[in-house]
Amino acid sequence: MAEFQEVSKQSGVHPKPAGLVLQYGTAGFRTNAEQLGHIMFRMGLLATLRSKTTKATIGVMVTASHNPEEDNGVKLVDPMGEMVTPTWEVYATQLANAEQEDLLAALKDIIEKESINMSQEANVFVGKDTRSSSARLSQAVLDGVSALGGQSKDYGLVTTPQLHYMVCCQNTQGKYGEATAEGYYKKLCQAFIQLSKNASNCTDDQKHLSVDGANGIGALKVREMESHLKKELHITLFNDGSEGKLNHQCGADFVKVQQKPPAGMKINPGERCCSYDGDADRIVYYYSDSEGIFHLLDGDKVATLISTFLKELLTQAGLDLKIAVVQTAYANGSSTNYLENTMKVIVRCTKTGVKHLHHAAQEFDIGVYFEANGHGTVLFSKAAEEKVQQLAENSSLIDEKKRAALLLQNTINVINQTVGDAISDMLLIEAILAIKGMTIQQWDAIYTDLPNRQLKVKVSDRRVIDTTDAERRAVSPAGLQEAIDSLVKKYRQARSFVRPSGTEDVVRVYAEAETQDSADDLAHEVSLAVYHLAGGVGSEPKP
Ligand code: G16
Repeated sequence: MAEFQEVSKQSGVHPKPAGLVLQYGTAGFRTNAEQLGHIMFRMGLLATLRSKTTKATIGVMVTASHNPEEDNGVKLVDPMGEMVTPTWEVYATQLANAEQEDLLAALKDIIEKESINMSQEANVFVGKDTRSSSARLSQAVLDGVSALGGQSKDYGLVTTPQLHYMVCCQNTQGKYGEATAEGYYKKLCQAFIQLSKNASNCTDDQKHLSVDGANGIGALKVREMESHLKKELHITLFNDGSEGKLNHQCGADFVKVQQKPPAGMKINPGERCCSYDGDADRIVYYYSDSEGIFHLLDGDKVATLISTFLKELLTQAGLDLKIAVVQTAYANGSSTNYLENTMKVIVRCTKTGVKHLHHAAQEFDIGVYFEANGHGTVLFSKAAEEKVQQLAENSSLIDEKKRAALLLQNTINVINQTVGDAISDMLLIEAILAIKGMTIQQWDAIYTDLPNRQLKVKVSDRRVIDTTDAERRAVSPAGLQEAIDSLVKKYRQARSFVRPSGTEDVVRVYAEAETQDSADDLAHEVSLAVYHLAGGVGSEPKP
């Protein structure tokens, strides 16, 4: 077949280094950008096959999100804007790791297994973040698509959630929105402005937000969006990429893990601030109090704020819809306790990775999912959306019900349901705070986080660590869980777990306890256990 000849020819331009094996991680392939040319070309091929078999547009996003500038990676987007389905992660791994001479056989194997009709058209949307390697790597994706005779649309610089949104718009024939950046801004900002009309007496000060753009794509895009906000939100942008390095001492991951403000940002006491990550699919909020103490409002606090708001609206609207919050093992114990025992909502815990949370959230009428690192969104079932719409259009309703139904309708429209989206989440949070007349301090006071600490340990092969129970317990290497259990017993209100990262070459350690000193000590002691029992490399972790 002519396509296969073209694949053979083009793959020579993006050769695989012999012997290199890469695993499909938490959100796709991710490593140093120098090792990714062949991966990108092959993911272009895979996306084309996926498009042929689903008869829909597929997305490929070139980004390494929170990782350092020198890394890059790829995220694959399925027809409704969700992460690619697990069976295709397996194909992605097979294709990525086939030696050069075995590539055609690996490709034909997928075609056969999925009975793909190769004369079916294929469409692939491609986007990239601001990394210096992204232009070259997204070209490799485009080469892969064209080698198999697929059509592509290159969106150029977009946030990851924008690309997810475009794919969903395209495959719903515009029902979800218009598949352009302009369409995205219009939909979200119109909903935000409608929501903001319900905020009474909002001063200019309350409409102000400081945003840390992580020196990445989110900074460019929030600037692009500003004119659509019609002064309902005043943004001061820091780390806009004009000087600093991507994610370096800034961005949502840095702020969450280090529990301190980003470099390059001027923070006045009490002022509301937020940070995006490198591809703008995560957001965390924070402020500094009058004594200069830093307060972080992470994904758990975001989930609590949003679910409280939605629950109140459901009651006001008289709608009986089942709402749940989905978290991971990283969720602060206080947040889970508050959600379950005070708010009385259903709480689920899944493995790390939005694909897992997204899937679990789909089981409810309204599924609010957030990882503690700020990655999350809200999903509404089709039936829930229809009920809200019917109510919003019912002219015989009394005021309070009507207002609640309209608020719910605009809330649905401001949310990017395809995946976690820093810009969309920010607009929703800002609207909720304005409507409720709530300061960031009042939001923070809903519950008090248990002190916690996250650390990273380098080991020779992080795959020696295997976990169970949504990553809360280690089943290998032998003795590790027992060691963690006995360390945890030394502290009050303590909990700890370890898991191999799927985006960085490290083992992550999480600990929480009654005091910050205890959380720090426990995290350190667990790091030492990992280092000794799981093949630590380099020097022993220091306190
Ligand atoms: C990705 C995933 C997130 C995950 C994070 C860290 O985020 O999309 O779900 O929490 O990696 O994963 P790990 O702990 O396995 O390294 P991002 O924003 O980096 O794409």
